[in-house]
Amino acid sequence: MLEKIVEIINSGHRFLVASHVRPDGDAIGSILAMYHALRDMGKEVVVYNHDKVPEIYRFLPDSEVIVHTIDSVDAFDAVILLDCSEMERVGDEVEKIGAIGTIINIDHHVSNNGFSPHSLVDTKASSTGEIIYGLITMLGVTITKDIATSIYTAVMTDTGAFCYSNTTSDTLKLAASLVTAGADPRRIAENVYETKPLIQIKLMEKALNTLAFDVNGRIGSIVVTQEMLTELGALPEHTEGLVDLVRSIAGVDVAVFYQEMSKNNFKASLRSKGDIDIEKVAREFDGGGHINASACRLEGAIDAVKGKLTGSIMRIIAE
Ligand SMILES: [Mn+2]
Repeated sequence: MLEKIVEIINSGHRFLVASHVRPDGDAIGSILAMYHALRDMGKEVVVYNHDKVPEIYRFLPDSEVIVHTIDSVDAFDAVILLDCSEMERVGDEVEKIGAIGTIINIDHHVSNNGFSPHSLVDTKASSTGEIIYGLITMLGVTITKDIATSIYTAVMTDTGAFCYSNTTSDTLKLAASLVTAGADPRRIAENVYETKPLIQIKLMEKALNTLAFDVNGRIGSIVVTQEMLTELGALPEHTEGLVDLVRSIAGVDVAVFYQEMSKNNFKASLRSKGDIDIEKVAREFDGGGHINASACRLEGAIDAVKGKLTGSIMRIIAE
C-alpha cells in the first residue's frame, strides 16, 4: 500500500491534508509534516482541521496555515487523512471531503477499519507521525528541520514523552534520527509540557475534588463538568493531562476521565497500565483507541454512566 500511496502523491498536484477533531500532537504534527514534505515536492497543499490549533502546538513551523473551513474540493487530486480511525472523525466538512475521488487513510488506531481503498494502517506504529516518516522517506524528500520538529512532536506526544508501552527501540531510533535532522527535544518538550496556562491548573484543582476510586483503588476516576469550564472560562483543551494524573497514582491500574460534553452526555477517556486492554472497554461503547489509551461516549446521569463503565472495566481487569 505504501508504494501505491507514493504513486498517488507523485502523480498528483493539489492535495488536501486533514486530521481529526480536537487535534492532539500526533494529529497536528502529522498534518504539518505532510504539508512541509508535499510543499518541498512542489505540490499545492491545503491543510484542514475542524478545530483551532491548541496553543501548545502553535510553535510548530507554519501551524498558522491550517484552515478550518473548506470552500470547494473540486480541485484536489486526493485527500490525505491522518490519525482518523474513521472518516467522520474529520468533523463538519466530512461530506465535502468524502466527495474527493481519492482518499488516502493513514493511521495507527486498532479500530481503523480501512475505510478507504487506499488505507495504510499500522497498529504497531507508535503514532501516525512514525508512519508519515516512512512515507516521506519513501517519497525521497529530505527530512528538514521543520519536518523533523513536526514528527518529533507527534511521536513524543503519542508516546507520553516516550513513556507508554508503544515506545519501542524503533521509536527511540526514529526520535534519534529526528534530532539529528534538527528537532530540538528540549525546546519541543518545553513548548508542549511547560507552557500550561494557569487556568489549566485551576481546572485541575476543581477536578481533583471529584477524584474517586473503585476496586480497592485499582480504578481511579475524575470528572469535569460544563459548569467547571464555564466558571473558570476554561476550554476543553485545558483538560489535557488530567487522565494521566490519575493514572500516575500508585495502585491505580485504570484511570478514567469523564468529561461532560452536554447534559447527560459524557466523553470517557481511559488509560491503563501494563497489559490491561482498555480498548476493549471503549469498543463496548462504540469507542476505540489503543490498548493503554482509548475513549468512548456514554449517555445518562454521571452516576449511571460511571456504574456502566466501571462494570465493564471490572470485567476486563478480571480477565
Ligand atoms: Mn495518534
